[in-house]
Amino acid sequence: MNSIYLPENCEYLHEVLGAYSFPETLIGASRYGYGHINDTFCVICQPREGDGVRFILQRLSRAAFPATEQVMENFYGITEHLRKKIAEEGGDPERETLSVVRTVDGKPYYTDSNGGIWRLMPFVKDTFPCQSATPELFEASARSFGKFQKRLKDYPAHTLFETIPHFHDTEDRYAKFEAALAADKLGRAAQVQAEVAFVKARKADCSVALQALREGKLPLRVTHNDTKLNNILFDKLTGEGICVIDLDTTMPGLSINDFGDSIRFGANHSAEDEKDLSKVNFDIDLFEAYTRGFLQGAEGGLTEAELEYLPWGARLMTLECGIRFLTDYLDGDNYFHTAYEGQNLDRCRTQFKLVQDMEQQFDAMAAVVRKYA
Ligand code: ADP
Ligand code: GN1
Ligand code: MG
Repeated sequence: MNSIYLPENCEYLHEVLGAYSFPETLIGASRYGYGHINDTFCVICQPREGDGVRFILQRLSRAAFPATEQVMENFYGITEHLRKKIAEEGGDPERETLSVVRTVDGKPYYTDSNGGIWRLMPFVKDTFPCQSATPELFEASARSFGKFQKRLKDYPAHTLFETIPHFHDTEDRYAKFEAALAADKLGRAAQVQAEVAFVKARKADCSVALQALREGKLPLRVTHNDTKLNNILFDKLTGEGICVIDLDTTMPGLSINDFGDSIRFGANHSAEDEKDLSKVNFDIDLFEAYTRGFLQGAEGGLTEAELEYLPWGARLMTLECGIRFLTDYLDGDNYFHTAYEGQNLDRCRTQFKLVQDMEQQFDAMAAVVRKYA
């Protein structure tokens, strides 16, 4: 390989690029995106004629995914299923779902000499990601996630691996928080007493959705489980959500959690790690835009009970995510990527502020759902 541009401090990247065959001249790679989990790079090539060609190269997080091979098996099954559905609907499977580029040895992923698992994907053309939405984009993302769920309705759920066991098991998240608090590895517990009290006061809430599942009120479906706004690519021309990405946590789950995780991230106007909590406010108008889009995308596929529990989905995903950030902070920031010390605590605080807002506006949220159900 001739000399190419590579980011600093990234071992194995050169080795990995050598495992693939690229069109014409490989220019280099740079870090890309705002994901908290995988290491993502954009790889750029310049063919002899025409425009540059881009790829997304990712090293899967070992901290998040204990069995990375299983993640790739799920990825293959899900994207093949989606490809068929999209083709039946007259869509473009090359743009509306992800695919992998095989290594020169014909493998769907590459294992580096340190055991790291990498995948290369075509960059979905003429799309853009989004970190904070206008109401129109937020509604478009909702239609996409609703449609994603609809397209996977007949997917054989038992064939999916549980890539992260107990991922949205909020009771288990609570137990892990208590364990991290008791261990207090870095002596950080003393400074987070207010946050600890906030969680403890909501222990019973952690059981609400799981209890409804146990009682058979809520059905288990194939769900995405990480429906952040930046896990959708939007079409540059139309602004429609064109491709649902970050499929690594797609597995059996609750529809209300897919709804709720989007609300957690997108129904406000602040960054997830905003320090000034006066800027962090739940926006019921954005909630309404998302509800409208999600129900439209799901095309009547939700049961009465699911509709009733949608506001709980929002509250619980926000509480759970705050608990996870706090747990990781207590544990020494091993799971979520952080750019500075205390970032996980800042993230936790924004989530708890949003939970409080949602608690206060819970009746209004239920009324919005009833309006579109
Ligand atoms: P993480 O699990 O770390 O969040 P993602 O799979 O979401 O990783 O990827 C991180 C970012 O990379 C996304 O938010 C998106 O902007 C970009 N991205 C990922 N896959 C593609 C793709 N195939 N085409 C274009 N952009 C992509
Ligand atoms: C992570 O991978 P990413 O950045 O889209 C996390 C989600 C959290 C989110 C919080 C596999 O999402 O569960 O809600 O951060 N993904 C995983 O921003 O743990
Ligand atoms: Mg992501």
